[in-house]
Amino acid sequence: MANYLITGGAGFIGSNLAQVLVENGDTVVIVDDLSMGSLANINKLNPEQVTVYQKSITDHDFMRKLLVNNHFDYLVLLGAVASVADSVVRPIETHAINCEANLNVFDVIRKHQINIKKIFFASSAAVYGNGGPTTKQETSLIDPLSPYAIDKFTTERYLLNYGKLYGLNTVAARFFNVYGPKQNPNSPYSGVLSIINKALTEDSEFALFGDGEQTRDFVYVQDVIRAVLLLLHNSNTNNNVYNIATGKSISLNKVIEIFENVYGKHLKIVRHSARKGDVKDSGADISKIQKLGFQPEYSIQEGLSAYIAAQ
Ligand code: UD2
Repeated sequence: MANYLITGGAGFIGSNLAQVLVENGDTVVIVDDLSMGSLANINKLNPEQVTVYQKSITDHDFMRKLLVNNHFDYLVLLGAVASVADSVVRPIETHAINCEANLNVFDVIRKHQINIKKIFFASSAAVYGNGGPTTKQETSLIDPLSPYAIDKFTTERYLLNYGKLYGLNTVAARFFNVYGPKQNPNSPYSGVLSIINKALTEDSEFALFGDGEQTRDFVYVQDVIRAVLLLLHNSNTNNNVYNIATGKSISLNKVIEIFENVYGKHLKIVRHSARKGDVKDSGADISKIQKLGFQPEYSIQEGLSAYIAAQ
């Protein structure tokens, strides 16, 4: 049994991870300001295994006290402004949340010589931008096109650098486009599949930005959680960065078609020009994490069916 600190633990990926950990018999401490996450995502978890702090990770003093006064085996840093488009509107706030708040955590651990088995940071496919090959290896060109991408890359580098300079045990992963149950669909900045799902359920309009030919590697949340736990528990991952994806990309137009087939109805599409800072094509080479034994279990069809079935 291990004790995990999850920032953003009431959010989409964090709450799904918390559920898996609780089922495994672990204990979980969640820090979440509920800006995108919600208590409804975690209120069915065994309260004896879960502690929730409704706090912002930008409260440096709170985070310092939390880390100094408790023992955590693992840190999973998911708390973030989780949207490229949102970061374009709020670059300064994004920087405080996505970068400075995490750097504070790393520095508290360094200064107080806190012993943690491993610190995991969720970076993003956004760091690759439009440069380099379409299928991104971890060593591919970095071409951040938005404040979100800049902060994800900066924080990932800080973490790995703290690992090398100060001996912290670290690992970072570049999540591609994660989808599944508990993804909040209620903001224009939510993940596109949650927005499409909501529009299909409610028969409302979907705003399509660009021509729909942009491609993404959509990865189901349960696959992501297995990958995160593998990276945390494998001793060979220390101070490394890994892509987490399926290795298969698909256009937005194509994914809409699959969704329509699953629902048996048409999506009402309203077309808009492409969003600022948006990446055109995003594809993943996942051979690095595959060498550790990771294999995605959900194709896009299987993932969408599981997502819909879980509602
Ligand atoms: C980025 C990252 C992803 C993750 C995510 C933050 C890339 C390639 N991926 O995802 O890894 O970090 O940020 O959670 O950078 N769209 C619409 N209508 C909508 C919403 C979105 O057309 O209502 C489009 C959007 O313009 C984009 C695509 O759908 O082309 C996917 O958008 P998204 O916000 O779901 O995720 P994205 O690709 O910015």
